[in-house]
Amino acid sequence: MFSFFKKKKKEEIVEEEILDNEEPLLDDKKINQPNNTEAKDLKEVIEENTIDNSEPSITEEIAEVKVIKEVVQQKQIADELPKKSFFAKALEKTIGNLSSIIPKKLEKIQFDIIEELLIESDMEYEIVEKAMDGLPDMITRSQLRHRLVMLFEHAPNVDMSNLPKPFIQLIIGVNGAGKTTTIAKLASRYKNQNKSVLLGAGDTFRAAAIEQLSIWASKIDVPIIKTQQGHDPSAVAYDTISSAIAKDIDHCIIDTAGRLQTQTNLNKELQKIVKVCNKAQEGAPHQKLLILDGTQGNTAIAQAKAFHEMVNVDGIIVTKLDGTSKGGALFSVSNQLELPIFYIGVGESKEDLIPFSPDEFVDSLLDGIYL
Ligand SMILES: Nc1nc2c(ncn2[C@@H]2O[C@H](COP(=O)(O)OP(=O)(O)O)[C@@H](O)[C@H]2O)c(=O)[nH]1
Ligand SMILES: [Mg+2]
Repeated sequence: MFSFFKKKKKEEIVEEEILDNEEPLLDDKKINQPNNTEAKDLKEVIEENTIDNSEPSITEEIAEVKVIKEVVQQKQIADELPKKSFFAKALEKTIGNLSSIIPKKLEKIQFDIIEELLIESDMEYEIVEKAMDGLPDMITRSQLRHRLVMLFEHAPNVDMSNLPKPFIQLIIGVNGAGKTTTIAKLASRYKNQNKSVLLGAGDTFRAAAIEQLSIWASKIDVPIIKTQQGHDPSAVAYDTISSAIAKDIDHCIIDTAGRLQTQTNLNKELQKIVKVCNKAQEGAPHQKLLILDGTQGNTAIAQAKAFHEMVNVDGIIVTKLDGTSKGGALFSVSNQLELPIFYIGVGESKEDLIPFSPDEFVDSLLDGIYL
């Protein structure tokens, strides 16, 4: 973030130094192909484009400053491109749907149309009203952007830069939401950060669930604590945490069942797991993460509220955003539950997990409709 502002500052200074010579020195094609310069060192590109003359004239100096400005711009585009395209890709279906309402991107969009767009993206009507309250008849990008980003006001309550060790995450959610897959994605992410990981196969309700997590554990090469089907999941949680403490592990991720014979049973079982985690290590679980299936859109809210009432969830991960046009539901989910969204799942492989950023999410959506 800081370096971005630094770059901006540099660009502003260069802008001031340039008189009113508006002719670009590098053609547009080059700017649109950041890969041309991406691999090159910034300094090297500047040197290549700098006129070699021991006593440069004023016009040459201006030209040089312009080249620097172009290079800085290209670098900026190249830096922003990969991150943005992740979100744009995740929201492909949602944006595609919005583009069918607004085929041509605009500078200002009518109030009614924005309302329609937000509802179409599966934002709950109550939240649409809240977001748009007091906006003018014709709405600019920045007006709407501000309101939409505000909907994600709920921040995480754990200091991620100073985690307890082991850091224990309990993964909850209905069957099929993507719990086991998300555990694998998180584990793979931590491993790539050179952290040690231990998994706990706490969904003991189905044999297939234990098997599925074991397969992931061997695929990403992390240890797993498991037991037989039908055994007490609290015992698995306790063993996982004890083992992590003994082995000085950084991250513990514990799976849970999404469904038991009754809701009361599930409630009791989750509460017991939470209690036992705290016995194994005081303060654990440090995060109770609710996994929500993004293809369910708004209908996931009621389900999320039920889980929140059971164990007091700390944050949400929304999966399968790659397969839905209901991306706007994220606004309602976060706002209604007053919880942060930590990650979004955008595919079935272990790399398909993106840290959630309200700014980038909103920008990607608005890129689809605004100039
Ligand atoms: N397209 C897509 N599929 C996903 C994503 N996350 C999970 N899945 C799939 O959803 C199905 C259920 O996932 P699973 O992890 O078994 O859910 P669980 O029952 O909650 O543990 C599996 O087929 C996963 O491959 C995602 O982000 N995108
Ligand atoms: Mg599972």
